[in-house]
Amino acid sequence: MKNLILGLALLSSSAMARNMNLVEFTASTPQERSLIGNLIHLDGMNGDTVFSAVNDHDLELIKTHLPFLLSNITTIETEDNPGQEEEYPQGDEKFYTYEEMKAKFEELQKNYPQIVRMISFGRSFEGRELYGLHITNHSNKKSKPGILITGSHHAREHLSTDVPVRVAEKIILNSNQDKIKNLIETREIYFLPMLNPDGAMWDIRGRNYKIWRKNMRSSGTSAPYGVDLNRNYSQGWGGPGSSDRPASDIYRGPNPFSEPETKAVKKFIEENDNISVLLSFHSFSELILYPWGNTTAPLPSERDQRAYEIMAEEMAKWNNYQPMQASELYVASGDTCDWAWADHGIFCFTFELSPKYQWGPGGFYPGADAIDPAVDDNYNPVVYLIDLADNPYKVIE
Ligand code: 0X9
Ligand code: ZN
Repeated sequence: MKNLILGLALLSSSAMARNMNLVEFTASTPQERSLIGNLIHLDGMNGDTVFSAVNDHDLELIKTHLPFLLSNITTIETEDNPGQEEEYPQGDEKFYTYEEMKAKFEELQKNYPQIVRMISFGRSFEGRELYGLHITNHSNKKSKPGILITGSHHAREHLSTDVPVRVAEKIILNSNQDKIKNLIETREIYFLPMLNPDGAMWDIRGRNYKIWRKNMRSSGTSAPYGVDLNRNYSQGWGGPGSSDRPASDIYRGPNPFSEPETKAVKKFIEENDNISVLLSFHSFSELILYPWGNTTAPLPSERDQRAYEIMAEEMAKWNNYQPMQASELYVASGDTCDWAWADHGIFCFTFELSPKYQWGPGGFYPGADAIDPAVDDNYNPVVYLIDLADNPYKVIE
């Protein structure tokens, strides 16, 4: 919060500006939350209070359609023309920039060549190479079960990049421990921690946070409008909790997988059909979410439903996050996990990282001190999921 105010205070009066509105609603039921989720996205919830950071376009929608749920609005001006420097605002430099993440991957590959390989799996809309880290002992790769861990579908959720990068590093540093050693020998572990590098770097450019969510899709002639990458997957695409209006923060794009970033994930999963588990990091609210997200219906198979519930409950013992079916948070269509589960039978979880709840922009910008606790809280759940990759159903057998 402090950093955001600091960053925003640096705006020069000549800079172009746009508003972000921090909106608070009173909504106590999944139905009420979905009413909101149909119009805009929700960023956090605490009891019957729901929080969302929205642009002016979405604020008008709320005022027109849901004035009765609205309880508070705080408007912040963010800069539209910030210069080129891609570094976090003062105090937050510990978070990985795109270049720093790339350098970290190069360093890990250089120092641990027997178990680490840096991978490139596509290019973003603006042409940045999409990087990942593959932890492997390099033998019989495609015949071993795999797990995929992703981060930063959403630009402003920077902690969702730092956690997977640092969890990956911790696994590598612990690779002489029996349990980790055994997992590296018997699994393929893939980390793709910054799926939306254009948006993430735009969000910090000029060392001012902009509360940007989507990718940087533009028509080429006007300012980027962006597509919400977590509404751009194909399962239930176009359904409730997504928008067909480019100005919306939950704009789903013109068709499923219209975006280079989601296309790259699709291709990656298709090429690595040994992947049986996926963990998609987001922030914030401290939640463990599992399919379905686009309907309140439970999974068709009780056995699957039970397996998901048990896994979520087990992981919650470590990070103390709240497990729930994703649609219980709110119904939203076109997210990663509905697609991974429906199309590939991949057991897929969305983690909403810390903080649990914080009024204002602090939820996305919890400060550098939030990084280490979030890594510690989520290291064991990740190791647990790596272990399950050989047979997720073993939790109920
Ligand atoms: O809305 C999202 O894409 C995710 N939350 S966030 O605040 N990080 O944007 C949650 C996706 C979970 N899926 C559904 N609720 N369908
Ligand atoms: Zn998100």
